[in-house]
Amino acid sequence: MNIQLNQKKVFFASDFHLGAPDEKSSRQREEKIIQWLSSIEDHAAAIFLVGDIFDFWFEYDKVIPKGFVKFISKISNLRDQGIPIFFFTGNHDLWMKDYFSQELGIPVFHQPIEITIENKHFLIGHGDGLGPGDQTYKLLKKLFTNPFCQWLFKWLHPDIGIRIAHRWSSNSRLTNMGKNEDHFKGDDEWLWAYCKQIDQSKAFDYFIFGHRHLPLDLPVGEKSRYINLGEWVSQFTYAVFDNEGLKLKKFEA
Ligand SMILES: [Mn+2]
Repeated sequence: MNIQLNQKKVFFASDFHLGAPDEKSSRQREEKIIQWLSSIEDHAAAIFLVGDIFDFWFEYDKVIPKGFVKFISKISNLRDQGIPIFFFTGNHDLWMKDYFSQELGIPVFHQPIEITIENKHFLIGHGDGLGPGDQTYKLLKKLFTNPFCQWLFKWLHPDIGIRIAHRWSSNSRLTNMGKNEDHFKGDDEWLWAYCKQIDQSKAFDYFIFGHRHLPLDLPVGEKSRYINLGEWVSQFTYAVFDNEGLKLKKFEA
């Protein structure tokens, strides 16, 4: 796939965690995200939403979780204006299926994708389960993506299933922020190690990931860079790519 800028820019953001940690702060965040989207819509050649957009999402056959209507209608509106939107699942919302593609015309990616933007090569994905380490999560992901486990979960009444999921989710990364995860870990940055490993066999200009909740812009090999998009619970960071290159920025409402 190839995206042309045509004097416009491409935007990347991840880890909105809508729904967490509570309804009130999630609504304020949702409002801020919508302001950001409004501020970029006139000059967006494409928008990449790179996973953990929802703190929890599960698509039953006939039911989706309540909430997030303003955010969903905003991205629907952007899509209707003709802006391509690339939506990725993260480790918190990996149970997304075809609702967004069918209702909104917004494709949902479950794996990293390779894409060319104005002759630059990008590898873009949420980043969960990649690189060395994270063994506990890799094991959990096998359970979460297991079709039989998903089949069992869907027969729980959604009021019960979603309540359990929220309790589970509040124990995970979001609340663990600040517990030794909020600083740069050097060679122990798993996604950075992953980028260096990929760089051995395939040339990219930019590796773009979320998941880490720490905005990073690091060199990988001779000419490529690893960008981590940060998060929107407290930092409101995003990346923008234009003719001058790629920059990490912070949204100020
Ligand atoms: Mn996250």
